[in-house]
Amino acid sequence: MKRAFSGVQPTGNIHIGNYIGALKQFVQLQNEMETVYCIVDLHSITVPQNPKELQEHTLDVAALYLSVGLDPKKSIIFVQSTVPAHAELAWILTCNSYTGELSRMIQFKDKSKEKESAPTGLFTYPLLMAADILLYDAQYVPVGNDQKQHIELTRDLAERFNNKYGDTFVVPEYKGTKVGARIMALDDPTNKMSKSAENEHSRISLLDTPSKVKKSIMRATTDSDNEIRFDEENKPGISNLLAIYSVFSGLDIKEIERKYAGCGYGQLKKDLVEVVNDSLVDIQKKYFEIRKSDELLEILREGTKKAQNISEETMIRVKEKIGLVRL
Ligand code: ATP
Ligand code: LTN
Repeated sequence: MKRAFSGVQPTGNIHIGNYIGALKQFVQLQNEMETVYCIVDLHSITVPQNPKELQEHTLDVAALYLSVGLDPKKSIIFVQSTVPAHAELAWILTCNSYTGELSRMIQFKDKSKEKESAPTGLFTYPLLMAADILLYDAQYVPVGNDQKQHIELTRDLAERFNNKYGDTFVVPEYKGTKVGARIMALDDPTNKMSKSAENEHSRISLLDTPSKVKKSIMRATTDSDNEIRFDEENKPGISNLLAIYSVFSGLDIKEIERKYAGCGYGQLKKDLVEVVNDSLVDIQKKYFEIRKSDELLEILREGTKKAQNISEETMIRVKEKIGLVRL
C-alpha cells in the first residue's frame, strides 16, 4: 500500500493557496492510499511565535484539516511535537548533510535575506522536513511547488543514507496539482500568495468573511487588455483568477474561457466572488462546529498513537543501521 505524508505550519491565516496547493490534494489522496497529515509546530518555531497563539493556531489548523474534508477514519492526523521521533531523526539527518546543500535552499535564502544573522532553525528547517517524510516511508508528498526543492533534498538525503548504510528509507516523490500548484498574490501576481504578506487583500484566508473575499477579489491586480485568457506569462493576474475559479467551481480552464468570451474582467471577478464564497461557507460552518468540540483533541490523540507506532519502527531500523545501542 502506497503512503502519502504532508504537513502545514500552524501559523494562522491558512489561505486558498495552501488549500489549493496542499489541503485539497490531501483530501483526494485519502481514497487512493494511506495518508498521514501533520501540523508541523516544530517548524513554525524556526521564527518567533507567541506561545498562546501557537497553541491556538495548532488546533485551528487541525480543525481546518477536518473542515476541508480530512477523515480521521481514513487519515492519520497529528501534531508533530507529540511524536519525538521527528526531532530525533532530524538530528541524525543533520549529521549526514552538508552546509553547502542547505545554503542553496531558496526558502532559507528568502527568509534570511534581510536578517543580519539568520536563526539556525531556519537553516536546518529542511532536515526536520525530511525527517517528517522519511519516518513514515512515504512515497508521495503532496505540497505546493514552493516546496519542490525541499523534496529534492529529502530524496538526496534518503539516497545518501541508503547508499552508506544499506536500504533504509523510501525515496519520496513530489506530488503537485495540475492547476494551482502556485497560487499568486491577488495584489501582485508575480509573487506567491503568502500567509505573511503585509497586505491582507493579497490573500483570501479560509476563514475570511464574504465581504472581505469580495473586496480582495474585486481589487485584484489584472491587466489592461480586457481579454479573459489563460496565459501565465503575459497575463499572470487573470490566469491566477482563472486557476482559482477552476478549482472552486470544478470547471476546467478552457470551459471558463469559453463561458466568459467577450465579457469584461468585472463580470469574471463578480462571479468568482460567488464561487469562492459558496465553498468557504461550507468549510467555515464545519470549522466552527469542530473547533470547539472535544472530539478534536480525541482525534489528535488517536493520531499521535498511530504516528508513534509507525515512526518508532523506522527509528529502530535507523538506529541499528548507524550503530546506536539498543538496551
Ligand atoms: P506561506 O508562504 O503562505 O507563509 P508556507 O509555505 O510557509 O506558507 P505552510 O503553511 O506550511 O507554509 O504551507 C502549507 C502548504 O501550502 C505547503 O504545501 C505549501 O507548498 C502550500 N502553499 C503555500 N503557499 C502556496 C501558494 N501560494 N500556492 C500553492 N500552494 C501553496
Ligand atoms: N515546509 C513545509 C511544511 C512541512 C512539510 C513537511 C510539508 C513541514 N514538514 C513534510 C510536507 C512534508 C512548508 O513550509 N510548507
